[in-house]
Amino acid sequence: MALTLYHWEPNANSGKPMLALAEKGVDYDSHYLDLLSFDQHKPEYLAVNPEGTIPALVHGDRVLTESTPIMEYVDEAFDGPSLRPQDPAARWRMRWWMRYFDAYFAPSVSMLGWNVFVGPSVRQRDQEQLANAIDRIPLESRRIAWRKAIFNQFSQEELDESIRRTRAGIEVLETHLAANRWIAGDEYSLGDINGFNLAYALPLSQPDHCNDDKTPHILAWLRAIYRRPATKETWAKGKTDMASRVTFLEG
Ligand SMILES: N[C@@H](CCC(=O)N[C@@H](CS)C(=O)NCC(=O)O)C(=O)O
Repeated sequence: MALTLYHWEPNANSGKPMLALAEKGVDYDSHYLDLLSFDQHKPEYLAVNPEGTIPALVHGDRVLTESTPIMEYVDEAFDGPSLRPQDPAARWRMRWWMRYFDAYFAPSVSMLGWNVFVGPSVRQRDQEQLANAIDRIPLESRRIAWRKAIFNQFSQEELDESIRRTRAGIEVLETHLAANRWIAGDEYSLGDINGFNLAYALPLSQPDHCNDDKTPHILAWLRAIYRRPATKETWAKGKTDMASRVTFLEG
């Protein structure tokens, strides 16, 4: 059955299925969408995912959205090494962390990223074209995020809260990794894939809070994941400086 992944950079949500597929050794057609050119809102892609969000995996006639459930589908549907522990408690712990990453940690890290990277990357373009591009976004929540990022409208209060949550998340993760080699415990799993996508750049974006002195276990964990061939192969598919920053984890 044909398998196509629509994705942006190996980063945040797109990197999750990309890395899960690479770990399983599954070949797929890679369809890169340039988020900064609003490819995800063009009619060709809306015909695949009417919500206009990335990633989406098309397997035969099935269209799968939502990056974390896509990873679980990939693990279940294809041969290759299992990326979910068999032990019920370890599987619960993996899912606990994926819920924490997706619901609490990632939205805060993402808001900071949209404020410092996405907004400034497009803000200088023609204002009327940008306003039209925003009007074409199907989901109201994404329209709001784009408007705030482009027109510099994130309030200081919401940015401060995202910084607070990001730093709190770093502490919680460091405590967990001081007692556990991997997110689920003893085995590498989808929880690590999820966490790496979220956290690989934290030592660069939060250098005073995530570094070898303060969070040695996070740094060792990130380096161990980056040493994996699947991670190197996946991040090499990036086209922007955002993905190539990952090489600071070399060694
Ligand atoms: N909960 C979804 C979120 C998908 C999502 O919002 N992805 C971002 C890219 S990381 C996106 O598509 N943004 C497009 C836009 O805002 O226009 C998932 O995990 O797949």
